[in-house]
Amino acid sequence: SIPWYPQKISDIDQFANRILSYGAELDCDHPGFTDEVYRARRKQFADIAFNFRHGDKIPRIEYTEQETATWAVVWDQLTGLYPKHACKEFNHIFPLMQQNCGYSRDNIPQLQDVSDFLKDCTGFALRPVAGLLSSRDFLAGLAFRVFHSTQYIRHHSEPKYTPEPDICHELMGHAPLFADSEFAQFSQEIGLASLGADDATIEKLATLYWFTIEFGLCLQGGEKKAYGAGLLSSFGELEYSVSDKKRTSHLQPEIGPFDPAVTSVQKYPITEYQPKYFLADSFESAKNKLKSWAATIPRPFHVRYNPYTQRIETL
Ligand code: H2B
Ligand code: FE
Repeated sequence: SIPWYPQKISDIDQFANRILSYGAELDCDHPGFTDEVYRARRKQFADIAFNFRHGDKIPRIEYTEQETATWAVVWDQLTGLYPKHACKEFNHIFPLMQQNCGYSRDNIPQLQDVSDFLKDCTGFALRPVAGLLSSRDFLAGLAFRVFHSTQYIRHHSEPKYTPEPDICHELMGHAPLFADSEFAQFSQEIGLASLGADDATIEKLATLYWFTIEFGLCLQGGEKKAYGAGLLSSFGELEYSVSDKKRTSHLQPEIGPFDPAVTSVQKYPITEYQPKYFLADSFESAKNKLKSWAATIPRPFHVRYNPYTQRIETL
């Protein structure tokens, strides 16, 4: 039988709270584990996400000085690397986010403002989420151009480290490229391929997501550039991923061409730097490869998205 999947955008309300780990419950090795103030703050964010329904405005947050200072540390580190290591689409969009939706060193942007900007560019929207979703549910959001985003920030004691996605990862890593038309289409294709798919296919799509949207590299002007959010939001791994053999003595990552048949079955660690990355020629090329590969997935029906009704049409 075919697994349930959302047919219309408001169906996301049915699974957005079906979280695997609750964002307000911290593991004992989390930097904020013993900080009662931080834990109470995380509870506030979890409650906002729990109460959110499709069509609502995302509640605005008054971030504290301490939270904004953490954002500034991350901002300073990363913005220094973007000109050299981020892909050209990212570097084109990042200043637009400063002009249009509150990005600056001294301000944590509001999810609603970022969502409005993305909506205007490509139709993408952000939706607050209280914790980690299953791959199936998370990918289903992308089919509707909905990206589930955390709203809290990492603990101030370790601004360079976070064991889970936080607003720095979402807004510096992910959000800018959702304003790029080809990248938005690529992301939606992964989502559409996941609807009603069997578990083995979901696993492959989650792996493709990992090696593209999280850790993807692309070739531009003969150089490796980062477009994956896990790289664009990590000071250390961003440099490591595009590092040049001639210039560093560190261990080099392996680089392979992006090829969905190969990439979708590659094993990966989640807590260390990636030993292997996949290099795309362009977002358009990656999208076309993904579409061709997705067409070979056995699924007894076809889906397409109707943006006028925000519904999935099954053929
Ligand atoms: N859930 C949330 N809340 N944020 C994510 O970034 C995320 C997720 N990533 N669930 C998903 C899983 C990803 O690792 C893939 C699709 O499995
Ligand atoms: Fe991410």
